[in-house]
Amino acid sequence: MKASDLLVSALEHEGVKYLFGIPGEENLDLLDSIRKSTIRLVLTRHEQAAGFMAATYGRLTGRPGVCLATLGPGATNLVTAAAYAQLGAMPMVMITGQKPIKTSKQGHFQIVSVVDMMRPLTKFTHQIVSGESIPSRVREAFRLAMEERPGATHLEFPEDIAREQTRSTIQEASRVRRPIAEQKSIRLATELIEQARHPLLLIGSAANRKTTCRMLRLLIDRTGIPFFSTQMGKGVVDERDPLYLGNAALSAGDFLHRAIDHADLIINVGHDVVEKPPFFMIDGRLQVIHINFTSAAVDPVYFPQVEVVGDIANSIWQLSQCVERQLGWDFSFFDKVRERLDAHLADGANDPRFPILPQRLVADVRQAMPPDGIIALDNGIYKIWFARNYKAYQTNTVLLDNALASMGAGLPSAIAARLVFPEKKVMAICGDGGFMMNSQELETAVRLKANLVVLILRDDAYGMIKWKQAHMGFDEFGLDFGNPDFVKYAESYGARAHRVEKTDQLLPLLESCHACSGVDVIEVPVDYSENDRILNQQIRELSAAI
Ligand SMILES: Cc1ncc(C[n+]2csc(CCOP(=O)(O)OP(=O)(O)O)c2C)c(N)n1
Ligand SMILES: [Mg+2]
Repeated sequence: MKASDLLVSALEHEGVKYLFGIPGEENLDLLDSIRKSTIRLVLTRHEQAAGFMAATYGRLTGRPGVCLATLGPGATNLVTAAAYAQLGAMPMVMITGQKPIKTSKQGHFQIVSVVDMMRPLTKFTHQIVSGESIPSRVREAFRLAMEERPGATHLEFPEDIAREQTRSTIQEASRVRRPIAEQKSIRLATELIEQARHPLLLIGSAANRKTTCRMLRLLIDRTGIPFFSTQMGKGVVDERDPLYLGNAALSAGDFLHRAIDHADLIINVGHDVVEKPPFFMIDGRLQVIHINFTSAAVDPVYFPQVEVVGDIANSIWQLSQCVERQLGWDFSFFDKVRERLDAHLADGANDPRFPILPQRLVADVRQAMPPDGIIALDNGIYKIWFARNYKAYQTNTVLLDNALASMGAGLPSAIAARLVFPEKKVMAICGDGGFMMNSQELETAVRLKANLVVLILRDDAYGMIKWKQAHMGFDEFGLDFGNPDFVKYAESYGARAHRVEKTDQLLPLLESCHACSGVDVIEVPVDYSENDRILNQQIRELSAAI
């Protein structure tokens, strides 16, 4: 068998349905093998976007998304996506080409050491040096990408190896179950929870990776313990729940942090230090139980006293069977926090001003999205508004990156979400800065006939950094830019395009776009002038007064 055919059949054996990327001449044998396979090639307009798509495919399915690039420049274009998958714990396998390794007449043309370049960004990076080793290397790349904590892996597949003949055969995956938490750690956690006066439950990103929703629902229903989420933990438990205390989009000074200050125990399900801290541990007063697949990385602001390590869903199930609701638990202060937070979140949701205020924007998007609809956010100041104000009803319906927090991922992630869930409404929400970092993928979306709404928030600036600049007391400088005419730009790709000129137009427009098929791009001017006053001052003052 030809080695490239074997590699593709190993991918098929791993259940790969899509391969995202841009081939170079070094991948042509592989490309021909893909042509003859069941795998669908999703050709993109930039390797970074292919990587974001593959990572998001992995994030949503738990099976590695696979992306493809050529050597040198193709591979270097994958590095941001590698970091995105690795930090965000999204299973992804990257395959890059290389010049022949046995004999080559091209000197060092286009050659950089891709395997070495990928080392700090992956769990495994390896050059395939013979057809014989393909099955085991592919299996290893998939095993490591998928295994908790998931991440990126990389295989380099040189041109001459791809062309070799081999007698090697597919390597089967072993049947393996994730280890579960040991009883003594469950007992210790149970004791701490029962002895606490004001326990609080934190739901983080690892709880969104595997199906822990049912078990968490059970634990919350049985115990009545209030909960909050990190940005990447949104939606695991329905945020309309009366016990929901908000999202830790800010690290301090929010309403929620009053609850955290009041709590004497945090039961942390699935948060790890890769996300921006949901709160800071400063002294040993606050007890924290770390519940995760792996033990806690030691960090100056996070040092849990007790750990329950093992499959999260199982740990939560065990706790739900052990922890008894206690008469001594007092959640009255948390109720007060929730009341004030809800009042603040409702403030501005109907504001008619134009350009639109972020509070109104979030409220309109929420109203236009069905409960299982998916929003994929790029990275900008609106991410904080969406994390705080947009209530997620279901697991993995808010795709945002609070790990690498890279701009440019919004549109590619939405395209990948659309491929994984063709029946769901999907929306990309991007700043004018982040959108332009991968706007060329509009062509990919149109070519794939994806049903997609892309919302571009126009403030003609890198708004998030402006907000920080104001907060840090610097003079305004260096963050404004011009924009293309987004309507003409989107239309030139064959998308339908719309410009919101009155705030009242947004909601009906979103609804009509979601009812149509194809790609709709909406430009909406946003008014960010109150970001500093509300996010940096008002929230702090109002929450301090509770
Ligand atoms: C690739 C990348 N470059 C730079 C940054 C730093 N950064 C974070 S948000 C931001 C501005 C985002 O601007 P825009 O997309 O227009 O969103 P806005 O905040 O204006 O709504 C920048 C430059 C980043 N996170 N990622
Ligand atoms: Mg902007």
